[in-house]
Amino acid sequence: MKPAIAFIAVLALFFAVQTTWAGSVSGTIQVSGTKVKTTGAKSGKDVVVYLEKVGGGDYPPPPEEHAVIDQKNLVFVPHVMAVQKGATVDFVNSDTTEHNVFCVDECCKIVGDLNARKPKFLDLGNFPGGAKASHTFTIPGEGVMLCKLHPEMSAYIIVVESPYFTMAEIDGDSQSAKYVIPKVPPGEYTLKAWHKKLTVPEQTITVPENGTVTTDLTLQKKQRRRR
Ligand SMILES: [Cu+2]
Repeated sequence: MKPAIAFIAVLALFFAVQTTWAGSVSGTIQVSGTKVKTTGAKSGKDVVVYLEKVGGGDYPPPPEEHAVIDQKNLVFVPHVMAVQKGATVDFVNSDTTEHNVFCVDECCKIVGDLNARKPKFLDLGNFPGGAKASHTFTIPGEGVMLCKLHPEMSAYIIVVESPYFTMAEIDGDSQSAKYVIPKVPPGEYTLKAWHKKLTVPEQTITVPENGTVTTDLTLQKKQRRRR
């Protein structure tokens, strides 16, 4: 083999090894027909965009590192958090007063107790300033975290099946945001989005072995069910 050809061959091999087959999904998010408040502790600026494999499938495990929600000045920070199913969230009390965390939504049911006549739900009890309490979320869905001691406190945890999700923040002036979900293995996915008041129609997308799928999303009011 001539040196030049050998060099090209080595280079080709190098790139082949370097390439991990994955694409990315990105686009814009536009609020339509309404306006969301993007300031304050309970603003509606947060959007979660996520993918689920069509027909289901295996995903890499969630990160071992715990996610953290702070309780500071009687506010849950952040107000919205997305986690992969199986992830653990630490609730940290950074105030001097006691806090509590409880949730009565489907994704906060205590596993092992799912078929009980009266299932138990996440309740971490009261814990003092400087302490923390943890919960592992194993059921997909939306959970509203509340504090029994301070009714004004609330946070949303969105439990997603896959690790292919991202969070975006709506800009107050343009009422729009951009999102990118990187490193998605090729295949067919359902693209979904979560917002605490608005909704995005589901879409099916095909992620290529390499490259970007651009999908723009429109956040709109939830349709009321007709009787
Ligand atoms: Cu509290």
